[in-house]
Amino acid sequence: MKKLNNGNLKLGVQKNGRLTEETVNFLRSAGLEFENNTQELFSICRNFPVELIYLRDDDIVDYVQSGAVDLGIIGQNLLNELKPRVIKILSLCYGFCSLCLAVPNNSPIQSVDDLKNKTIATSYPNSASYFFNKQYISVKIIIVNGSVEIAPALGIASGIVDLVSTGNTLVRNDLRIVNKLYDSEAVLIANRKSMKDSKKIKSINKLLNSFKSVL
Ligand code: PRT
Ligand code: ZN
Repeated sequence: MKKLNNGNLKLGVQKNGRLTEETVNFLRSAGLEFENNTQELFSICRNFPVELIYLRDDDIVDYVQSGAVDLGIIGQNLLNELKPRVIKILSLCYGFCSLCLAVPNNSPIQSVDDLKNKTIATSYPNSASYFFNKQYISVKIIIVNGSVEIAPALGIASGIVDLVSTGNTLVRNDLRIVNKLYDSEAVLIANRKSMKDSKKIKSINKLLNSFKSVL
């Protein structure tokens, strides 16, 4: 049976999602050799003191914060939304998307102001609240955990705040963008203590250099 080695750095990688394939490709192009089997719970790198731990993206944030893993790759959007106590070390130039405010094509709403006292559906309640509060516009925010784009058609929200990459999902659901809240891409994050550990920091720097050579 394979076993985790405590001397190795642990890098949390999304197990099965939008960042998974690009992250595996990125790590390979940085020179890491490992068997890609995300059905497994982890992979040991052959040529680096690193183990890839396959996790849900939300768990990567928690585990890096607590130190269960040293490093993680997630979307900048999760950092903006959850404000975890972790160190962002590098932007990775993939996984691009934007958090956007959108409304139905046939809605009379033209600007953010028009959403005053309306209901917004989102999986990003903190980002959305911050955006509206900053402009002194009061809205009711309802949290939905998936299929956010269907909320206006169901009559439960006047608009949505959600991630957009190609824009195809908005088109398919007859929605248009009113405003962009922020841009996002994949980022490398680290546990605070790991960055102060003299042994770990050597391996982290080695890994960082190989990442930077790809970027
Ligand atoms: O299972 P797990 O919890 O790990 O994954 P998840 O379902 O929470 O996240 P996942 O896999 O959907 O997304 C992981 C990360 O990918 C996000 O946190 C972003 O940083 C990044 N990313 C990049 C995106 C998109 N592009 C994206 N388009 N995440 C989600 N979307 C969704 C969006 O929510 C919308 O439903 O795709 C739809 C829109 O896509 P387009 O191309 O039609 O505009
Ligand atoms: Zn998630």
